[in-house]
Amino acid sequence: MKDYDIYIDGKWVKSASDRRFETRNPYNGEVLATFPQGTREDVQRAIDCAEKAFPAWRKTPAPKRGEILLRAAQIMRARKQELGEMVTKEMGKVIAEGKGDVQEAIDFLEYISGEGRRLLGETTPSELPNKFCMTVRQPIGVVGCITPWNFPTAIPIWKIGAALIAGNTIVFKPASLTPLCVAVLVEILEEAGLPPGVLNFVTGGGGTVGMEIVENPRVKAISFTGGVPAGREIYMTAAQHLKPVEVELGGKNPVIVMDDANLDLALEGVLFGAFGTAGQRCTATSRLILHENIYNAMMDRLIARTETFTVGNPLDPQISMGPVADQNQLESIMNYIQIGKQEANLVYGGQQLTGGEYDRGCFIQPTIFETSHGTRISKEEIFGPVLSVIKVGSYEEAIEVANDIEYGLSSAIYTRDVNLAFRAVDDLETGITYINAPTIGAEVHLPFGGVKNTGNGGREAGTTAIDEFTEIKTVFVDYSNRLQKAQIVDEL
Ligand code: UN1
Repeated sequence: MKDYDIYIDGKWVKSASDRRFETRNPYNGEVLATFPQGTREDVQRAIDCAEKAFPAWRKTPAPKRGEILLRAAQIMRARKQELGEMVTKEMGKVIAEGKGDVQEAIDFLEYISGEGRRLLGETTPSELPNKFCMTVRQPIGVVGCITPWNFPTAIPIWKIGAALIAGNTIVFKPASLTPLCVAVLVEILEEAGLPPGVLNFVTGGGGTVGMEIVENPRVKAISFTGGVPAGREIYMTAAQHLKPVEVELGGKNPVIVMDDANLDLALEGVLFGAFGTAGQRCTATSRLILHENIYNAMMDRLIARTETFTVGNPLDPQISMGPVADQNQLESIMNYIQIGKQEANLVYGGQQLTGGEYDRGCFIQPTIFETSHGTRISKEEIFGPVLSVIKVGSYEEAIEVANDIEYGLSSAIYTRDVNLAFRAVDDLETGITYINAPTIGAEVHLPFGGVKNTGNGGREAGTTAIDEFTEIKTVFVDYSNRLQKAQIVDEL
């Protein structure tokens, strides 16, 4: 067990505060590390250093910045097993998914390091002779990144990788449930050759460390992934400084299963989407919309397969689902299950697991409700292993139910009808749609994000990753050697 400090200007240094907090294994309560309860002053010191490091980092050729990120990917690849175990221990997802989280971070670093040789702008003809027009991308300056606990390596790396390749310097605040994973990423980036001050890491509360990052005018842009209330507050606060913000927030993602679908395929996709990461993904399948013709057949299969689910030690590769992230998560999910029991029909699970090893951790059974559309459990984000199943009579009704929701991150349809599949791509109001695949598992070289209350229009990952971290400069080069006046023309 290690007692960490904050990381500023390439060194681990004492916080201004003596207060510390622990990060624990949700499987058994073991303390994994302790971190400082950082202060606004800590953030200000981090910003000083990030500002100081910016000019040299900005001038470092982008392909050279890419080499450092690629080296970090190589270090992570060599340590993948150990890092995967760390994710599993700190966050509770099963080991295959812990390693998947690390793989997603590696994939993104490999992808974005190549962006150092693109960072493409555009060229276009001028309306005047002997004049050249183009755009170039420039870094914004010091940027602030605030990340959640459910993907403790992948989401931090999406933000760090994109911000750094573009030439920004960073003040970073991790979720207080999973700071260890990010601290280790910081060590890896340092080992890969990141210069001091380029990435600064301050742990602590959202109301202090987080808010100083958002409010301080020297932080020029904010990238946040987390819940809607915090996202809204960050967006509103940053608006007062006219500071660009990208927020990636919740989801209530539907899977539609039509009556011509391959039911066995749909079943496996629904289970993975609903109970993978114990339902704690923004992309989790939380609504299953079933066509009435296959409703009973699908429900029988779903319950029979969920019965075979094992819940327990996430480091054991035989286990299907680990604990939820902490006691607060457990209480909030159990509260939704109580609401569900009153307004809907519980068909599987619904219990907190206790006794034996379960008493040391935060365990909930995978849970399935049959419900009509419109109940709270069918409309609000639960962020746990709770699936709401809704019966519909037609494709049109399925789309209506799928779209009648405040969120719009991910959606899926299972059908063998190619026409219906393409109609669903048009009709589903989400940033991501899957055909014959679950709502989770987006790949890093494609844009990631949602519509409606899921976000404010940006997309992380893919070719869009650098948009939130670059300013576009438009450049006109006039080589005519005379004053040419745009728009001042003789009418024909
Ligand atoms: C999240 O839950 O915030 O598509 C991110 C997926 C993962 C990323 C999820 N690649 O499920």
